[in-house]
Amino acid sequence: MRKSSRLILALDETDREKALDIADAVSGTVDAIKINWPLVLSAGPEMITELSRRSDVICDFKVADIPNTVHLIVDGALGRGASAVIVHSFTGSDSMKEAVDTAAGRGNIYAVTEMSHPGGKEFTAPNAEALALVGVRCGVKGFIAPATRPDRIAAIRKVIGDREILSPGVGAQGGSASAAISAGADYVIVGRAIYKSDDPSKVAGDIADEIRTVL
Ligand code: FNU
Repeated sequence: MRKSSRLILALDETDREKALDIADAVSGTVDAIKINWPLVLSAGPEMITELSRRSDVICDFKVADIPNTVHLIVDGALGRGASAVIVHSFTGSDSMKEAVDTAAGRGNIYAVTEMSHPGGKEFTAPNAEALALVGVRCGVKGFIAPATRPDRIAAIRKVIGDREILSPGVGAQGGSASAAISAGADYVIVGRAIYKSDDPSKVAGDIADEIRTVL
């Protein structure tokens, strides 16, 4: 994934044609497009391949399963053209290592530490540093940490060294792109603020400009 605007689009738009129009409008600005179950369930897994012709695609499948199932999911996503897959960390080191081994030479694995929504404080926040350490040991490319709590991005940065941090929660969830990057995120992930706006291209450009002010 290039590191240019440091902006990743979360394309949770469920209408296939609208999703492709938005991808076309912002693919020159964003460094990657992240897709999640809503788009895959409505438009089919071939959207992974379709979007991979426009941008790097991160499959945010938050894989949380036994190693064999993790292998099948990661293999299926990368085989369709994804360049990265997001997995949960709480499943433990064997599942996470399986994800990393499956992706080796073909793509990257990102692991969730602490989730950005309020409920993320209940179970993920108290365990985030330990979850991040499992990911470091297993060799993941980077981590998902909350833009809604920039202090927690800084805390997770302390335990992961120079591995990447991708930070969702900007805009609709109340977080700020510049605050997340200043706290140590490498990229911010933005969904509704872009894909629900009247002018996704302009909003993406404005967020990229905001990020540039703190680099
Ligand atoms: P938006 N996402 C998140 N918080 O929001 N993968 C997390 O802790 C996490 C995520 C995803 O709010 C969420 O599923 F681990 O519209 C959605 O796809 O900007 C996107 O990031 C945020 O979307």
